[in-house]
Amino acid sequence: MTGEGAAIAGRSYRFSHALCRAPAPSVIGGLRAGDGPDPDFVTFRSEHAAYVSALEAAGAEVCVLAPIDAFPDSVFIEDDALTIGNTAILLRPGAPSRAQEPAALAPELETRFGTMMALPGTGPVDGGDVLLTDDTAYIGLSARTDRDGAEALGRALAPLGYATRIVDTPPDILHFKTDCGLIGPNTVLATGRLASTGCLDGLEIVLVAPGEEPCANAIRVNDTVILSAGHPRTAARLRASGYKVTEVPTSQAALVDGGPSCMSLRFSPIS
Ligand code: CIR
Repeated sequence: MTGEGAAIAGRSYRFSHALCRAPAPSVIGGLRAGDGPDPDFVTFRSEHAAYVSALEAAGAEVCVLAPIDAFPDSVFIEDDALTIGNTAILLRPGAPSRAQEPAALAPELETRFGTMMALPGTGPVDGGDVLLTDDTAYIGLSARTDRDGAEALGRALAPLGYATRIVDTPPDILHFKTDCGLIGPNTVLATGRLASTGCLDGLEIVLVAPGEEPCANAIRVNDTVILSAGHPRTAARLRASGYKVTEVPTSQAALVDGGPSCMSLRFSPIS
């Protein structure tokens, strides 16, 4: 197979472009599992700018979309869509307060992607529950993603050359990728609690250092692993294994359960 119908080597981490959404002042009221403090908006905005700079330094052309104050969590754009080559799939975020985010994003995707589709069916899927390797979609069932949604997404991804593996996200973890991130074609950075479930079997696993679980939500962009700052033992572990690591401050996103993967849609148009 050729084109978008086949697994394309490197498509899971080679990205020429990224789309981000600037945080809105309302992000201080973003969803969170606990009852921790609100983020500070000004600090959030400067950390977001540092994140965008890291994407650019890694080789992506970044477009930062205007903030949407009506949607406090819209900075976490990854949950709203999947972007693969020239195709965008609008998802159905599982939190009611986020349900309208994909519709607000759709016009931006229409101008950039030759093929746009809405996730078929009715079940919810958050992008944070979808880990793509070059040829397999790992879809984690969670409080935000159900089996109907995961199966519908699997059917939508099959023509793009993806096999689907539906796995259980352990309880009390927001998203599957809260606890793992792709750092190489077949390698994930992961927490011990996720790896021990067996759901990553078949992938190479680099474990985060004990006590540094929040940094598992890392991304690989071209030759760079973008990692949450403040996790020095994991950063050192990755560097010792030969990875180029850029640490980005995400202290404010973390207060509303976000990390590096959720703040961008990454893609490489196919010409
Ligand atoms: C939420 O609960 O939906 C947001 N406060 C955080 C979303 C994080 N998204 C992600 O990890 N993909």
